[in-house]
Amino acid sequence: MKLNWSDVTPHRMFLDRRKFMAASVAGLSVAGLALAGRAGAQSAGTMTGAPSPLSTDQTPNTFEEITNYNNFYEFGTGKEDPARNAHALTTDPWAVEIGGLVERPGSYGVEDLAPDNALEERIYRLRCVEAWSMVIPWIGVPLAGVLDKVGVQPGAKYVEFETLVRPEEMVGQRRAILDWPYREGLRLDEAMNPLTILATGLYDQPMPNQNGAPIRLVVPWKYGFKSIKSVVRITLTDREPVNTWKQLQASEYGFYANVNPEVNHPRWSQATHRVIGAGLFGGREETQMFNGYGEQVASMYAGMDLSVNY
Ligand SMILES: Nc1nc2c(c(=O)[nH]1)N[C@H]1C(S)=C(S)[C@@H](COP(=O)(O)O)O[C@H]1N2
Ligand SMILES: [Mo]
Repeated sequence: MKLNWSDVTPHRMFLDRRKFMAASVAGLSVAGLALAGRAGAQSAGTMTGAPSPLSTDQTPNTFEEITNYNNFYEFGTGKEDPARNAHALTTDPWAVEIGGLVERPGSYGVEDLAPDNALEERIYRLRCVEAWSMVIPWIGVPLAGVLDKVGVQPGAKYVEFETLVRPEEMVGQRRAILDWPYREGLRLDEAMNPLTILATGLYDQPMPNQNGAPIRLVVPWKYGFKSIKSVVRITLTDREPVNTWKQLQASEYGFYANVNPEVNHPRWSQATHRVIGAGLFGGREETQMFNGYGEQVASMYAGMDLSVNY
């Protein structure tokens, strides 16, 4: 069976591939096993990541939904602005400067950080602080592996991230809507959590520009704004990093930003959210603590008052 990308919609092909891989793993096809078992193959513009037990079995949103309803203020504040404007971004060459409290600081290429043979598929729920959600099949690598590679010094307690500044290509940066560059940060234990990834693709495609090409963070138990896109700088520090949305309005957006149905945004409830793609009716569901990832992450916040550390 050989399907071309253009033969089917990405969503269709993805579901077919998952069925095919499940059959292969069950031992029904030796040839299929050899193909599907290859961890992270990339050819002719398509990508694959090894399946992960950390993926949800919920059905992902379509490629169209994931790439046409975005928040990426560097390309405008409208949900359809990134799809319209992000093609202008040059993503190759690209370098990520890793520095601060690390053993091997330097300029790393995307292939150094996320080599083909390390790629995993992670199908995660995404919950935006604006109370909408999607399910997205990312391809990427655990951030922990990248940090191990560069060597974290003992004094490091936090990881800081920055997005590219390039107003010539990022039309939204021509106005001071946010204090560019977009910045985010994690506590070191959050950064090392197995759920935290640097993603370089989605479905079987290299990361679309509007979703944060060529490399972006994904932290599925936190509000979407923590998952910073188009990262060019990663810095290990001993102080809590400034993050853009907290800097803009600290009474509404915190450093932790863990998904929490019991702590409302000052201007709206966080108890439920709108499911993108679920249609006009019946498209709301209850928000889960830590976006449903409590088993993997709740212990990191033991003893913390999450209504103070929102
Ligand atoms: N650099 C940068 N990263 C960003 C944003 C942004 O405006 N700029 N928006 C954030 C928000 S609010 C969300 S909900 C997610 C959306 O990711 P997606 O468009 O891939 O679904 O990206 C996050 N990362
Ligand atoms: Mo968001």
